[in-house]
Amino acid sequence: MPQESAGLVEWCCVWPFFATSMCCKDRKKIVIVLLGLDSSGKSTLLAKLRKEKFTSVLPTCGFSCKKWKIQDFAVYVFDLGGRKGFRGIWPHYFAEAYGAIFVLDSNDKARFSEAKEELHNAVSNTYLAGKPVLVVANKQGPGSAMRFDDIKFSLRSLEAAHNLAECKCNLQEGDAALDGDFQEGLQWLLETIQLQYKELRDRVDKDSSAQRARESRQRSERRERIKLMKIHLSKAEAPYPVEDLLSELESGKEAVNYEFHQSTTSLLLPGQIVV
Ligand SMILES: Nc1nc2c(ncn2[C@@H]2O[C@H](COP(=O)(O)OP(=O)(O)OP(=O)(O)O)[C@@H](O)[C@H]2O)c(=O)[nH]1
Ligand SMILES: [Mg+2]
Repeated sequence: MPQESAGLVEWCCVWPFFATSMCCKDRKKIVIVLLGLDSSGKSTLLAKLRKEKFTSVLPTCGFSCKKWKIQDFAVYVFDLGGRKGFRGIWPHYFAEAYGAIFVLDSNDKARFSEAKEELHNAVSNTYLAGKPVLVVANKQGPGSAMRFDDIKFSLRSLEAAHNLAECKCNLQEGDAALDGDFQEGLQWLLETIQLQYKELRDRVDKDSSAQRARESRQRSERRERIKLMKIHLSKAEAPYPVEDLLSELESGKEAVNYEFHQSTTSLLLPGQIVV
């Protein structure tokens, strides 16, 4: 039976790499990314997996991490926000993942293709390809808009893609808000990971340190670009509040970066500064 480790849970949210590098001395560490469109029921499912009473229905903003122990494993689940604006951060967590759970909303017929596309993108990503994936057809309660068999049928092309990417994939149905029991699916995922644990751990170690190095390099390059841009703008007659935009830029707000880039295009010499 899963047991909680409540103090660590809060702490985990600070920084996943830091959090998951601790407390795994005796148990095998397994990181699972929890993906799916917004409102598909990821956080509800996670509460169910942890046998918690789920009361909050607030959308996940960005990232939330839960850790608990199952058998010989210290399982960390990264619950990633599914809103469109947050999906861009998903791939940042793939290198560290040993497997994934992708949640589909059986009631959301209108966005089923969008969900399939996100699933396809995820399993095709270099850092997730080949890792075990549990797909959950959630909200299969009475009156659900799409039947499990139809979902299964509709995923057949993706299954072929999974096979190509050598992902071990399993599909489970249930209703996280009602009496759905997803322990069987979780057990399958853990056993599948266990079977290739050493290989996955080596890959995770290699990929996550490469990713950390790359991100650190990108941060330095970004700092350098900002420095150059400041020098350039201090010499230019800017028709907008440059200081405000620069502080937004430094805080990493992408929308502003984009507008900033758009609005400064005329000031930039070709190839001089690209944000
Ligand atoms: N009927 C039904 N409702 C569900 C089920 N699972 C979740 N919900 C409801 O769907 C809504 C969204 O659930 P969340 O768990 O917050 O969804 P999420 O995927 O975490 O959403 P984001 O955090 O925005 O990505 C909530 O109102 C839940 O109560 C289910 O299996 N059946
Ligand atoms: Mg959520």
